[in-house]
Amino acid sequence: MKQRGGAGPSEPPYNEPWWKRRKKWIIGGVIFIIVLIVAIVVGVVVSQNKSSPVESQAAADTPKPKNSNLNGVSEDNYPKGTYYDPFTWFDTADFNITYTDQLVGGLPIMGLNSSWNDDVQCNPTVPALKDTFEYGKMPIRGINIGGWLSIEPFITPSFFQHYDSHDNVIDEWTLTTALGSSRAAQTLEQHYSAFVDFQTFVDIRNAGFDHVRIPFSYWAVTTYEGDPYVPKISWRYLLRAIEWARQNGLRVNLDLHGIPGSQNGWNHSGRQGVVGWLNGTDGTLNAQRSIDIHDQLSTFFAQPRYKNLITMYGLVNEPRMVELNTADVLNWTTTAIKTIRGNGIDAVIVFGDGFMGLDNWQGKLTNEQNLLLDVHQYVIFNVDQLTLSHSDKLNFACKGWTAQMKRSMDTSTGFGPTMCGEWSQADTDCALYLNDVGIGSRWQGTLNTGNASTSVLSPVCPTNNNPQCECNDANADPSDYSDAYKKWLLDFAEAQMDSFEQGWGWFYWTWDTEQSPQWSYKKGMAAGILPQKAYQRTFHCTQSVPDFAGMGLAENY
Ligand SMILES: *[C@@H]1O[C@H](CO)[C@@H](O)[C@H](O)[C@H]1NC(C)=O
Ligand SMILES: *[C@@H]1O[C@H](CO)[C@@H](O)[C@H](O)[C@H]1NC(C)=O
Ligand SMILES: *[C@@H]1O[C@H](CO)[C@@H](O)[C@H](O)[C@H]1NC(C)=O
Ligand SMILES: *[C@@H]1O[C@H](CO)[C@@H](O)[C@H](O)[C@H]1NC(C)=O
Ligand SMILES: *[C@@H]1O[C@H](CO)[C@@H](O)[C@H](O)[C@H]1NC(C)=O
Ligand SMILES: CC(=O)N[C@H]1CO[C@H](CO)[C@@H](O)[C@@H]1O
Repeated sequence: MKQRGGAGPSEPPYNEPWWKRRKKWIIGGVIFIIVLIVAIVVGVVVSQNKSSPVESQAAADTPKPKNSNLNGVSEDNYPKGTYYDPFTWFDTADFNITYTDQLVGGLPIMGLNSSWNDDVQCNPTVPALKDTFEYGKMPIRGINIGGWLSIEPFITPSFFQHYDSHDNVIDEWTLTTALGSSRAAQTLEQHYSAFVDFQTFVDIRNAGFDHVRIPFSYWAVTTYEGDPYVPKISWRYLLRAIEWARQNGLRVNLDLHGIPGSQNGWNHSGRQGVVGWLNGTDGTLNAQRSIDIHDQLSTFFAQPRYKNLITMYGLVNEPRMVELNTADVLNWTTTAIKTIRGNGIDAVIVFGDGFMGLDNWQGKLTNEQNLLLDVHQYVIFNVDQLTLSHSDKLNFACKGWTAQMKRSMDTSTGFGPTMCGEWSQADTDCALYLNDVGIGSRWQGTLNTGNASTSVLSPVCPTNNNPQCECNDANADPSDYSDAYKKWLLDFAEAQMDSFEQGWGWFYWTWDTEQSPQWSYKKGMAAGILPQKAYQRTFHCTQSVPDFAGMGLAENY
């Protein structure tokens, strides 16, 4: 994917005979006026905020929407220019466009069909939706749909690449600010429509998955004064995706990835910077707002139509508990659980480990039923693991993570039910924007955060820069990978699956990326470095680790 949302440079001028120019001027003038009228109408209906002529012009450039189900439908059936008017929707395929203003938990049901079918079984290893998935007895083999409803620079660098570093466009907050409300709405809605479609869910099912974890952020529900985020449009795409999951027999793990104030200050929460949830001037306000969001969401998703489908309900992705007061987070967690259960959700409630270390969860939250501890495991975000050789990384996945998982699953040494909700096969932090927009990698010693205590300015790889640590090979197209590297990547992925299945299972991060194959299951599978069926694998941790050095696998790239 390249240019998005008409933000590209304009065509250069060129010379033509005067009569052609004149004719063009007249036609152009008429077209311009029509375009302007259309643009103004679209601009006004897409956003209730006022739009500048520049933003309106961009509206006229948008590609044709997928809206054939609007053919022959009268616009008079809808309240014009509102969120409910499907003529303002970029894409209406598979949405039920019959108007209803019915709300559940203050959230619209418009777009949903009134009947559903839970007979689908995604593959022979798991029960059909209408039957019970026996968590803890059968492993979850799931995939994240990251970078879709919650934008991440490394998943869709094309949104960020054409800004200069002094524009400081680094996350969804700064991106939507830079675009302005009307163009942000158009740009993001096109992304929601194009990045994930029905075929995505067919492909996920065919790859042997049985669950999808869908990250979305609070602005699917509401925004607050001062927020630049695009309000509510992602909501209907979330609802449609959930139905597509149903049609493919895939159970859903709802993942609230960004909450008011930001729970971790990282780019993927929407806003990079400080943690403003349970911290700072508005910490309590944001805690309450995030409870209110859960109140609405849980009221909505307690509808009978979701009972068999949304079997996992996440509280918040990666709260940065090591920087917050543990008691405050636990109190918030207890309040959130009470609210969600009170509204009738009986799904498994998923909470993050907060980077506290799994063992520290022993004895916590023991008064609550049906909870699942979610840990995210990577070997590339800290220098100790990054410097492990290929064989040692594989050993670490098999020995270290398996041991951690087993301790955590045992209530005498850990919390109890535990899964890995995010992991990947990457062995370097080389992917573009993986650490931040415009910041390099630990691997090459170019991770310059502007703060000496968090920067990594000398290369960190297993060879200690001799030979030189470089990113070109890791960032290459997988067709250029050596056979030994391909074998290692496949074995490493399968080792992690094996390890996490000692707990409740796993969700790979992520289904697809614009250009980083080691973070895209779809691209990795196509390249033969991930299993074609997530439940049919050849490497198991009981086998001995192959001699990758002997196969000639370089440790520096
Ligand atoms: C809703 O029903 C229509 C008509 O039966 C169908 O074409 C469409 O695919 C359904 N949409 C979803 C998301 O199930
Ligand atoms: C579409 O939505 C309307 C309004 O909620 C409902 O009456 C109708 O039955 C739905 N159509 C389908 C095909 O589910
Ligand atoms: C907590 O909030 C204060 C005040 O806004 C801020 O200085 C600090 O960096 C925040 N803590 C974190 C971990 O972001
Ligand atoms: C726990 O959370 C609730 C709701 O957010 C709040 O009213 C209460 O003051 C909190 N209690 C403590 C001890 O922080
Ligand atoms: C640099 O990072 C450290 C560690 O995160 C932090 O404590 C310190 O406040 C930061 N310094 C500045 C100037 O931001
Ligand atoms: C500075 C910052 O928040 N960086 C994070 C951006 O998101 C990626 C993953 O999407 C993380 O790896 C970075 O740490």
